[in-house]
Amino acid sequence: MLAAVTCPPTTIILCTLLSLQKAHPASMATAEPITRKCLGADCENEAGALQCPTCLKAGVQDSYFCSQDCFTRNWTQHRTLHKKAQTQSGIIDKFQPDTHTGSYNPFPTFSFTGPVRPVYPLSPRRAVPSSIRHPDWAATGIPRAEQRLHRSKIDVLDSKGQEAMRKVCRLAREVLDITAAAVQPGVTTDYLDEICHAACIEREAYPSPLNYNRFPKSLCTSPNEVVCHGIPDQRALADGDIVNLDISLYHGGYHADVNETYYVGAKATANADAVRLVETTRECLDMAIAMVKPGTPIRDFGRVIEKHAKARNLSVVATWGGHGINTEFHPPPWIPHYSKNKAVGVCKPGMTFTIEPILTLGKPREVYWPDEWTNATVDGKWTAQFEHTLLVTETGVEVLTAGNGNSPGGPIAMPVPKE
Ligand SMILES: *[C@@H]1O[C@H](CO)[C@@H](O)[C@H](O)[C@H]1NC(C)=O
Ligand SMILES: *[C@@H]1O[C@H](CO)[C@@H](O)[C@H](O)[C@H]1NC(C)=O
Ligand SMILES: *[C@@H]1O[C@H](CO)[C@@H](O)[C@H](O)[C@H]1NC(C)=O
Ligand SMILES: CC(=O)N[C@H]1CO[C@H](CO)[C@@H](O)[C@@H]1O
Repeated sequence: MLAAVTCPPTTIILCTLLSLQKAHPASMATAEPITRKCLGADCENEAGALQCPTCLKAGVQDSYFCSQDCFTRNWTQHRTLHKKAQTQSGIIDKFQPDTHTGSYNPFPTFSFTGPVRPVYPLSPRRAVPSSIRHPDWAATGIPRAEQRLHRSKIDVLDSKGQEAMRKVCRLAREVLDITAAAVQPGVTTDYLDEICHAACIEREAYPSPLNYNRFPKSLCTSPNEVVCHGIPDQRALADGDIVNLDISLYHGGYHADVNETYYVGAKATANADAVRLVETTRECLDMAIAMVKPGTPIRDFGRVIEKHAKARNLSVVATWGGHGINTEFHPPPWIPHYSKNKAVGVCKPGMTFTIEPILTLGKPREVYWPDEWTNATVDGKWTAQFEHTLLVTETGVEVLTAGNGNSPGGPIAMPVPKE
C-alpha cells in the first residue's frame, strides 16, 4: 500500500533518484532548466534530470545521463571517474549549497570521524492529525511525565496493559517492515522518514521520536559509523552501506520500540566485516532474549552479550542500554549490555522492557555531531544495533516486536572469502 516506486531491478538506482527528486518539489523548483549533454560515451542525447548516485555522494554534481540504459551500458567506463572524484574532493564537504540540489553540510568545520556527512536542509516538520493521541512532548519537546518517574520502580502490567503493548508493538513491527522494504541504494533517509511517518499516521499512532527532546523527525536512521540517533536528511543510501532504522510508536496510551540494522545493496552483503558485525549483533540480542524468564537477574544479559561479541572480535558500546517501556517511553529498569554490570532487578511476569545491544568493529566510544543527536564512533569504524520490545511471561518471554516470515532483513550467511 505504501510501496515505494516500483522499478525493474536494473533501473533501481536512477529510478529511485528520479522519484526522489519528484517527491521533493521544493528542491526541484530551484533547479533551472539547463540543457546538459549525456555523459555516456558516444551518446549524443541531451540528459534529463537523472544523475549518478555515486557521483552525487562524492559531491560531483554534473554526472547526468539520458537514460538508465545508457548509464548501465557505460557503467564500467563511468565508474573510473568515481575514484578520481573521491581523491580530488573527498566527500560532500561543502558549506556552499550546491547550485543544483540546494544541499549542504551544516557543520563544515566539524571533524567527522568517518565519511558519513549530514546533508541538509532537513525537510519541514511532518504533521500528526490532532485526532491521534499525542505524548506530552509533542507540543513542548519535553518529556515531562517521563522526567518525573521514580527511577527504580519497575512496572508490572496487568492483562489489559499487556494486550495494549501487544497491539502497539505489532503496529511498530508493521511500520518497521514497511520502512525497511524501501531501503535500497539511492534512497534518502528523509524519504524513509516520510514513509515511516505516513505508516504511523495510517495506524493512528504518533511516531514517538517526533519532538522527543526536540528530535526533528519520526524515525532515527543511523548508517555505518553512526552509532545511534541519526537524523533523517537528504543523504542517499549507497550500495555497501548498513543502516539502522529505529522505530517507536505511541498508540492507545502505550509505546513500542524496535530497531534493526539492514544491508543496503549487494556490496554490503559481500562485505565480510559488515556481515560479521551485523550478524553477531543480531545473535547477541537473540541470546539475551533466550535468557528472559521469571527469576533471571537483569544484570546477566550483559555477560552473555559481551562474551559473544568478544569471541567475534567486536566491542560492546556501554553508553546505552535497554530500558523499560509501557505507558512511558523510557521508564526503569536500565539494562546494560556489558559484563560485570551492577544493574538491579529480576525479571517478573508482566514486565515489558527492551534489550538492544550495540556492537562496533573498533573502539566502543562515541563522539557526537553538533546537531546534538547523532552519535558516531570515535574511530569511524562501523557499528550495528538490534532491539526488541519484550514481555516477561509466566514461563519465559514473548517478543512483542518479532518479525514474521515476510519481514525484510533477517540473517544472512558470511560471504565466502575470495582467495
Ligand atoms: C555508452 O552508451 C552508449 C549509448 O547507450 C553506447 O552507444 C556506448 O557504446 C556506451 N559506451 C561504452 C563505453 O559502453
Ligand atoms: C534503538 O532503540 C533504542 C531505544 O529507543 C535507542 O536507545 C537506540 O539508540 C536505538 N538505536 C539506534 C541505532 O537508533
Ligand atoms: C580485532 O579487531 C581489531 C580492530 O579492528 C584488529 O586490529 C585486530 O587485528 C583484530 N584481531 C583479530 C584476532 O582478528
Ligand atoms: C558519549 C556521547 O557522546 N554521547 C552523546 C550522544 O549524543 C547525545 C546527543 O547529542 C549526547 O547527549 C550524548 O552525550
